[in-house]
Amino acid sequence: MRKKITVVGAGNVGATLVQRLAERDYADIVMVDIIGGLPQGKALDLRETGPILGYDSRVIGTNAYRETAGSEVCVITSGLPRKPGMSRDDLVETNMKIVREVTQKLAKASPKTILIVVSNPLDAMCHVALKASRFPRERVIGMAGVLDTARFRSFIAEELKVSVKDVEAYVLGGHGDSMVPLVRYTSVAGVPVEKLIEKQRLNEIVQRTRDGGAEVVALLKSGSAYYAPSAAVAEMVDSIILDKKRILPCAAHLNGEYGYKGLYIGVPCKLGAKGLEEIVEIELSATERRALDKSAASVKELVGVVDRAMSRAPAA
Ligand code: NAI
Ligand code: 2OP
Repeated sequence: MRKKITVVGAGNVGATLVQRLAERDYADIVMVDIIGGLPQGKALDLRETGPILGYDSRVIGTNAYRETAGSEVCVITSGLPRKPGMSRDDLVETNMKIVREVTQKLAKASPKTILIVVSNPLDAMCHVALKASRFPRERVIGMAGVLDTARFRSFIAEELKVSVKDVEAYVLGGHGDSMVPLVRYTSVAGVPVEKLIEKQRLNEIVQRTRDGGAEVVALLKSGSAYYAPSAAVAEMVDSIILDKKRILPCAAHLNGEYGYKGLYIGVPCKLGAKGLEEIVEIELSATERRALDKSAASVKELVGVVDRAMSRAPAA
């Protein structure tokens, strides 16, 4: 029997992700949205693409959760995206209610599934999904670090006119303005990036990475990035479905690792068939540690906002 993956949200990120997964041809995909006809129409279009691209993935669109039962992986992209001038945090109350409800329905239909959260504000929405699902942390992971790291890598590759494939990097911390691109762990074909790009220019690239989401939002004027975000989720899904054990920067619920407890923070994670299989702890300098502390503090503040919002509006 083919594996099943569910993607909730048939909008920009969700539908592009479903397309990427269908083209991988390793699972059937269920796409859920609240808008009648939207997931059904996109799913039909993607099924009709199969003969041209040569994939057999069965793509189903639905507004209910019955068809999602037995999913190995469920990706939550439902929610409102950012509009120009809007911070990720502005989305908190609306997306909290959406993510909580969707998580409960997914967990009921697929009690053994692995959840990947995409909706913003990412770290806080992971916290909501963990609470709403009552799953162990191994099965509730957030996507942000792969995207933020890809942005950092692409800017470095552009600067040095080299292939993106030869740029190794890590962006840790929360998916917010204080995320932490780790310059000291960034290299090009093994050469530390600090030897290749002068400090001032590197600082500008770090800042551009932190503003990466907002830069796309400002250009699009409505909606936010979705090509790189959907590719980032697909890379995580590959590692889980194919049990590849990739080490990717993901939002994980820390339990003492890196000195934090009970918070979702972006850290290097080994992803395999069991979900989050290991958190890799890398050594941080005092400056990197301060930057991570600052990022963790802003995640903590947002989690407080979410917890208050959850207690004001208890689950149905
Ligand atoms: P979009 O507006 O194109 O799609 C969202 C979809 O969710 C819509 O089709 C909407 O009808 C659906 N939806 C809303 N409530 C729902 C519910 N209760 N059940 C099922 N579906 C529901 O937005 P887009 O661009 O796809 O972004 C989705 C989310 O992902 C946003 O919160 C955005 O900020 C976030 N995002 C996060 C990234 C990250 O790095 N973690 C990167 C890019 C986007
Ligand atoms: C991004 O970074 C909006 O979080 C989304 O593109």
